[in-house]
Amino acid sequence: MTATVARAESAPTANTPARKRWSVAEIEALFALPFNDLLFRAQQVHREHFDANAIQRSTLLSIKTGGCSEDCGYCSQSSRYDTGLEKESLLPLNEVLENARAAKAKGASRFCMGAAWRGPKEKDLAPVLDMVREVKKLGLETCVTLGMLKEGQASQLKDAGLDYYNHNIDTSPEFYGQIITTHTLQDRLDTLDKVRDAGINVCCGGIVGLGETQKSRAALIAELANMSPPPESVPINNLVQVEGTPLDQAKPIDPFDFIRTIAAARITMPESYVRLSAGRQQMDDATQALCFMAGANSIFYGERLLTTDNPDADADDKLFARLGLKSI
Ligand code: SAM
Ligand code: DTB
Ligand code: SF4
Repeated sequence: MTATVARAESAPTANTPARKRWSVAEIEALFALPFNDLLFRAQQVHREHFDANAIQRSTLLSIKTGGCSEDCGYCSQSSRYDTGLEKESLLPLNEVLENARAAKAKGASRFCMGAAWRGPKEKDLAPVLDMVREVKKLGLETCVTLGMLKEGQASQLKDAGLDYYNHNIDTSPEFYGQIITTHTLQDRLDTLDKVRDAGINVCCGGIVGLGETQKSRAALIAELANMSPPPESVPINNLVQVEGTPLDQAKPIDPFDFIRTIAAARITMPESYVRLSAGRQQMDDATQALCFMAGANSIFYGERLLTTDNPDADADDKLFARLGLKSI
């Protein structure tokens, strides 16, 4: 017998079409479906909205590494943990452009620049605005992830030509305080509002494998899916364990539960790009293939994430060829 999941539509108003609000229990019910039924449903939703064989590819570059004031328990870049990472200053523009050109030559469509800041100071933002302008001129989509934004900073980024701002809510409201204490989930939501108001596309997702429960994972997906509108891009990160961080020894997530999380993101956010993000280097090819089948249609492409390894571009090109996937 197949479990069914009830759907309740929110009432439409004159200006807003009906959008379903997902309860945590409904997403837990998705997780409880037989694996094949969940994947079948996710594939159906995926095919209604996307070419199921087309994957978007973004290349990451850490433009300012280490020394972050925040205490995110998974992060190699927090100054609170001894992870052996050297703190670096902001990369010069020419080095960023060299990396962006190489990413474009390899076939990435978007270039994402990440800085280990609680948020950018005014003096930090000006050079990043130049990076956005110049990367955009190369014909790449631009994305930055700089931490929390102050009033006015999002519109400066928009004016420079920024396409996406990445700012994850990371984990469920209930679990948040066990992973991060130096800022709150509400702080993150406030920045996301500023990004949205400035007319920048939102890239917002989370991280699993932190020792969270299935319910917590369901609550993370509900929080994302109930954003109005949901993020255009939803990165789902699988923890890359980093020695020296409090989560170095966290119990890894069962790969099937990771795939279920991707499927739930696809079903609840049918129009969003769902990115199979950190953790691919530690994943076998079959697990990745099932993530694509579950509705993931974006990856980080290139041998480095921010501070940890990712499969190199040639390995991904081979995997795409074996699976008949094309890049967009
Ligand atoms: N400081 C900015 C921020 O926190 O938004 C930008 C960089 S931060 C590294 C971006 C995201 O990377 C985090 O929100 C988290 O989801 C993910 N991340 C960080 N460390 C990770 C790890 N060890 N494994 C998997 N994902 C990780
Ligand atoms: C996101 O959700 N994942 C990326 C990107 N946005 C900035 C970062 C992953 C970081 C993985 C650990 C590291 O390399 O430091
Ligand atoms: Fe800093 Fe971002 Fe790492 Fe948190 S995830 S410690 S805010 S770099």
